Amino acid sequence: MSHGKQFTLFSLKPGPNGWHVAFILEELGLTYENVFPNLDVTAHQGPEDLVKYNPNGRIPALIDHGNNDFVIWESGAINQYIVDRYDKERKISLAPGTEEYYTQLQWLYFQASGQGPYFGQLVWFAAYHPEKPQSVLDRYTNEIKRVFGVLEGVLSKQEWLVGNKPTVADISFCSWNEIITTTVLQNFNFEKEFPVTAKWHKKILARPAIKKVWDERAKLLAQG
Ligand SMILES: N[C@@H](CCC(=O)N[C@@H](CS)C(=O)NCC(=O)O)C(=O)O
Repeated sequence: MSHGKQFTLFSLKPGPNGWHVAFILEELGLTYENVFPNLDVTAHQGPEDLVKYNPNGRIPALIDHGNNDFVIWESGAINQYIVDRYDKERKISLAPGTEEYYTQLQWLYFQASGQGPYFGQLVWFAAYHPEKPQSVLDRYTNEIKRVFGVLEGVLSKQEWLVGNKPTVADISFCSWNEIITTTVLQNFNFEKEFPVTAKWHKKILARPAIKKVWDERAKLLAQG
């Protein structure tokens, strides 16, 4: 690829999962080029130019040109790879091998298995599914609130998820939290229902690197 940056990041303008990888790259001052493959979320297969790198046909996928064009996909694994390899000063991560490292991993797994799929299914049923079964919408809405409840309980006792500082674990929840609370959940008041989680979320969103990436997304979405 001829863009001259260290990474190529396959992403999607509206979708959350590419952007939280961009958050981590930006936080660490790493250079990357966003590539937006022609994804049809209602199709059963991803486009060829993406499947070539990610057999799962979804974004994000990352190519590290500084490491022999190493390719990695699944946002949690990508973020873990980036911080393990490039956050040597542990600006937003914990040192591999420590107990805190595994707590960080625990939150990354929870994001990937507990937040992403449930939040994503609500978007699917609310926006793309031909029918709108109320029981299904309720199921995913309740699950999202349950996940917020888990975060609320933990964050009521500590400022950050692990290590007494903002890390990749906290940041990985941010793009989905912003999308679901501002555009998808109906009759929902984040600050009122989950005040501690809402405050934590706003602090992450206000970080200069995060704000820069999120503003870039807004600009791209406005361009269509
Ligand atoms: N667990 C995956 C989820 C990936 C995912 O679902 N990505 C969405 C966009 S945010 C996607 O590619 N959707 C296209 C499709 O469903 O075809 C990850 O976190 O990387």
